[in-house]
Amino acid sequence: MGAIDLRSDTVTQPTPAMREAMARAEVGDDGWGEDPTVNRLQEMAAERLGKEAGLFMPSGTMSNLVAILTHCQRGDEIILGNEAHTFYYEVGGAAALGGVHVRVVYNDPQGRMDPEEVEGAIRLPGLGFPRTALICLENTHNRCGGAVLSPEYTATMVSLAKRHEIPVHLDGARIFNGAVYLGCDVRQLTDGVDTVSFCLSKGLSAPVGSLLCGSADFIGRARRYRRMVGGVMRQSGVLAAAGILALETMVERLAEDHENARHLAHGLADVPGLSVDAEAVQTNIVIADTANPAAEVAAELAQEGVKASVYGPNRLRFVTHYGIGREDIDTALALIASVMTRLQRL
Ligand code: TLP
Repeated sequence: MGAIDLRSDTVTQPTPAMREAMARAEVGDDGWGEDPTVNRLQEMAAERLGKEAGLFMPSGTMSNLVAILTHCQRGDEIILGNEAHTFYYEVGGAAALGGVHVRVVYNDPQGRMDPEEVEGAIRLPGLGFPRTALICLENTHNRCGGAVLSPEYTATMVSLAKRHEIPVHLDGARIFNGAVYLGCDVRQLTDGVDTVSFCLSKGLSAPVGSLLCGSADFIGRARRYRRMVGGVMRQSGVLAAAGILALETMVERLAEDHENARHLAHGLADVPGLSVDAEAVQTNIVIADTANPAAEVAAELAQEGVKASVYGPNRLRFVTHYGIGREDIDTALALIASVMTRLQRL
């Protein structure tokens, strides 16, 4: 049997129907805007998220980068949560490639920044200050254990930003997990934000791709930056075909992943040497604090056939996804319990 891979939902394999659709996809040169399948996906995504236009991107990282490049000028400042994916895992692209200065504001365990702190972080006009050009939110919040930002919180942040005439970008890599958790239309989570990116290649199981959505004017400008960073993929309808099926067929089933994550979290809470707040689990991510160094625990678990990500010196992340069933969770729990019991005795 292969390993039970709970490192990320990015490890999901395309469904048989996706492979079929990829083989049959009608394609053209997307550099000229002539790939009919990409165009269909972009329209579909924009419509689903309640925005005017969408742009197909190779990755979530590039979607966020292109959003920042399009919203900001060199020397501008953006406000980000201290646990934001863009702050942690995007190789400092905003600074390195955009000359953009990052101001971080504390994320609470629910992935929220305090509106008052954000307001306090907005720069005053003045010759010496950088200009606050963007506020970034993340929903669901990866490092905050897949926590969901509510429509009410998003609306508060949007109205605060509007008062200061600052646009809002939402990193919605797992926005559909949030909508499924709340049982709401995804537009309630994107309402009012200027731009939103979401990923096809995570829980939705497409092999590649992310969409950046916003106004037609913004997406027109973003096209230039996508080209600048080498994101034009030519006959990418082969990939978009899988993305269309991801949106059509893989959203509702995310509820299963959430159910499995809760089951996993409750099981992990009883394992010696692990500390898990099972009640806090909302979507498909489970964070566990480890008594032993996390890297050591992850290595031992991998030996036994369970893969998890190291998320801090004493922190592991487990992610449930398509291809992981309830029985895999039960098998993983038994293996994790035996590894942790052994490590506790050493
Ligand atoms: N996150 C990956 C790793 O980079 C940590 C993962 O395994 O979860 N925004 C959020 C909130 C993300 O979690 C990710 C991927 C991205 C953006 C970037 O997406 P990709 O991997 O497509 O560049």
